Amino acid sequence: MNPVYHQAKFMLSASKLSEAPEDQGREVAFAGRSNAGKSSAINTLTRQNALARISKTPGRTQLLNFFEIDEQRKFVDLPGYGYAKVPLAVKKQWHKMMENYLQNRDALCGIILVMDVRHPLTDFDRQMIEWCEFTKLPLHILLTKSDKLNFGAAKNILLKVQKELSERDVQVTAQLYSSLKKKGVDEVHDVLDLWFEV
Ligand SMILES: Nc1nc2c(ncn2[C@@H]2O[C@H](COP(=O)(O)OP(=O)(O)OP(=O)(O)O)[C@@H](O)[C@H]2O)c(=O)[nH]1
Ligand SMILES: [Mg+2]
Repeated sequence: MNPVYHQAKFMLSASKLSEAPEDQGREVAFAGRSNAGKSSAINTLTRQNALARISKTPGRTQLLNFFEIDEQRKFVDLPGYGYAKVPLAVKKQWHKMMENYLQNRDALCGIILVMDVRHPLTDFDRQMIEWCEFTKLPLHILLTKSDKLNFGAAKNILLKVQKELSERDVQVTAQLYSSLKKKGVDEVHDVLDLWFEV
């Protein structure tokens, strides 16, 4: 049976992997630059307004936030990267936690990489793509805030991103998304249904 995304509930926030829920079932992680729109995407995908907190101040979420969809399936809202005002020590801590999570989480079955359609493929985005290429982890890219561009411009960026990805040896798909207009939700659910299929 397909997961019922709107039943998602907040579980806990972890400042390190040892505080995470038991490593069982399947888990999809949302990664991306600070302020890209990860938490907003989780909220629209679960049809809840305030499940994942939306920050006006970028870089506020420095924790791994776990959401339970059902007993076997979870979302993880990963802390955003690349916010300049964060002190170096915090950046290092962030790096360590991300590495630990990505390398050691058996339940992790796919990554949703969220990018602002106006600033796609930052250095960190590329690192994440390379990581998925290296570990053969399925990856789906959301070019979000597509409401900020006209359709033609957004579509052009999607095509460019898809072209660059097609040159890589990685199982990756990409789409336009808008949390504001709730556009692209069904398309993401289709991808998640496949990853979560037990
Ligand atoms: N216009 C528009 N604004 C959006 C969209 N998605 C998110 N935003 C806005 O972008 C800002 C950042 O959104 P968040 O969802 O908090 O971003 P985040 O990636 O979770 O950020 P961090 O938790 O800091 O890493 C907020 O002010 C949102 O309202 C969208 O699809 N369209
Ligand atoms: Mg967030």
